[in-house]
Amino acid sequence: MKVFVLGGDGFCGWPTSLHLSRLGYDVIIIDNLSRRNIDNELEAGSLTPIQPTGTRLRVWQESTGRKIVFHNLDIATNYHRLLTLIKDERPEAIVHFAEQRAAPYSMKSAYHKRYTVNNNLNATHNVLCAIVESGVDVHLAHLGTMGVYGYGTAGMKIPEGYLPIEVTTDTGEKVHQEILYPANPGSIYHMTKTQDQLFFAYYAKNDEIRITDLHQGIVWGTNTEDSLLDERLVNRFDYDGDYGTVLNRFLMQAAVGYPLTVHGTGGQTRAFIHIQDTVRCIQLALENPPDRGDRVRILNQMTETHKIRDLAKLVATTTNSEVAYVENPRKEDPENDLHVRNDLFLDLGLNPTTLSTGLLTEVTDIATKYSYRVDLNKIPCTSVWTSKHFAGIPNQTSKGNN
Ligand code: NAD
Ligand code: USQ
Repeated sequence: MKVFVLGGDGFCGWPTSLHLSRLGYDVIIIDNLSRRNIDNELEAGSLTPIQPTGTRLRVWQESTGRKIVFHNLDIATNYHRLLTLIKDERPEAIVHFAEQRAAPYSMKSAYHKRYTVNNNLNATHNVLCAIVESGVDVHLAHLGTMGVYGYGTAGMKIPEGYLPIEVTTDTGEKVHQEILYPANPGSIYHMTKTQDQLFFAYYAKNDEIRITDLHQGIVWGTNTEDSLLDERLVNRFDYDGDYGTVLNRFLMQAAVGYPLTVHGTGGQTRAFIHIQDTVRCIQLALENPPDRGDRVRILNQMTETHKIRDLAKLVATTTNSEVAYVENPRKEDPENDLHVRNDLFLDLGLNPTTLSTGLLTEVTDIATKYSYRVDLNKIPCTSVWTSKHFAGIPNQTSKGNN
């Protein structure tokens, strides 16, 4: 099966490309390398020494005999090249990772908010338009986020995308429907994902595009069995205050003896998934596409939920580290419970990697091994959600006139 991986040079996209390539998929990566340029902007880099894309692809071919093709292309602005590629290559599936994915980066300034909205919404809409205009029957699998739901419920488990509701009509009749779960984004980045959902609902209804939207939790870990084949295939590991996600940050902080930075009380509960399970979920999603005319297929791509302070305690105990409770730069609920349904992936055969099995390996094989590359100045989270609620760090100014 021929598959485009949009954003295939990124943290989730690279190991997914390798996984699908090893399974025999004909993989074409499309990426504008904007994530590598953002490293330059932030003067922060991956903890792991990621190689240039060309080196990665050459090493993969030498190691496995499998060829992955790469096109450097901005899908948010270069519609016609994207359309031409779809028409020429006629992929059966497109996996769409190609968005600006960091909540703190999206909140840094007006420039970063506008970049995130322009990039993410145009990227998603261009892909949908190009699929329709090409006339090719592509299955689109998109990486969404658990954050579209907000992180709390009225007490039940968060369903997979759709909420059953009952309304009483004027005549007293009870009508039952399923609606998209009400969106409740916590950052500009998360908001773009809630808007993506509406694009998908519309194009599935109007043009009968086959779409799977994967509402993924926070991904942790670094390598997969494929990226472990050669050190030059290593996946990226973000640890800085904008792109580093919480559990990987804790693992890195433990490795360099930096007290683990819990925001506020650490009562925030979030959903997690290991990167090895991410790539497996994408495979399962591609193997189980919806039919033409179906509504968008939504799956919750997560395997466990944890409170941030519990995670910090777990990492601190495992590594004999300290925990620091720091002022929260975000505007978010200080405490929440989170219960999530993930039956669809479990039914399809997902066998989750749990924190208890993977944590220590990650600390020793990655965080400690590459700790010499850490820039301690890049660890604090300096992006604030509003200038009012957190006086400790000044809000950053706009960049240029863009
Ligand atoms: P990433 O930033 O590492 O990768 C995204 C890739 O997309 C980068 O290589 C970037 O250069 C590329 N890209 C961005 N805009 C593009 C454009 N306009 N044209 C072409 N390429 C473009 O991010 P990631 O962590 O791999 O996340 C991938 C997707 O998964 C994102 O959509 C994100 O929202 C979602 N997701 C990630 C996580 C996580 O914890 N990392 C959790 C849930 C969902
Ligand atoms: N946090 C800390 N200390 C830190 C960093 C973060 O306590 O040093 C807290 C944050 O305040 C937040 C929680 O940890 O309450 C999660 O933060 P995060 O940066 O790990 O995750 P988030 O901003 O939600 O974004 C990440 C990915 C995003 C994805 C999302 C999935 O960057 O692409 O969509 O996870 S989810 O969280 O389920 O919405």
